[in-house]
Amino acid sequence: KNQQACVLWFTGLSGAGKSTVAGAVEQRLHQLGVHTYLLDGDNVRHGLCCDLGFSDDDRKENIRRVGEVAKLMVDAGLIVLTAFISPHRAERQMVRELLPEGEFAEVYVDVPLDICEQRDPKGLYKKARAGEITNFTGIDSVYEAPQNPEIQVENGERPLSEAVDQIIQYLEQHGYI
Ligand code: GGZ
Repeated sequence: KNQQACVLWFTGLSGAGKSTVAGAVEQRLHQLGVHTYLLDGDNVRHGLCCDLGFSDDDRKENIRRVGEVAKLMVDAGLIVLTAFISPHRAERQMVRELLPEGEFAEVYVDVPLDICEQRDPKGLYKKARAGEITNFTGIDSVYEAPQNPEIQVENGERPLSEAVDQIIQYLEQHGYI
């Protein structure tokens, strides 16, 4: 199948489901015969970025490196999905500017903080509230929501498949797949 390489840059709070939605989109793309790569904390923060923590400076460097790697993968012809909180507008803008026009799409996985905190799949919000973790996004570290994302998916109450459909439709309508 023909594909136009690009980065789908997922952003949102911890627990919003960025990796889950991105992983499900990737599966659907594979079924369509599209070549992809998914970058997320699991395969990046243990390796390429294992020297980085969660200060503003470290997050910035994390996003810079991920952006550069994503760009290389776009050069290789892939549809690259990235799933990082990427809390600062300025850094998301920096990555956008790394890539040619039309090869970067910001995907805002929009889930209210209180729902992320109720889900708390890793117990991190609880720890942040108790002061056992500091600089936690949404608690004592900022999250700047996108103002003009290419795609905004609500992932609070509705089924995962609807968020996935919405993203696949965007890719079809804009000629990426
Ligand atoms: C935010 C943290 C923190 C702090 C550990 N703040 O829900 P998770 O567990 O699996 O995803 C979160 C992940 C965030 O890493 P990113 O590389 O996406 O962040 S950034 O884009 O801001 O560089 C969370 C876990 O790491 N985690 N401590 N203090 N999330």
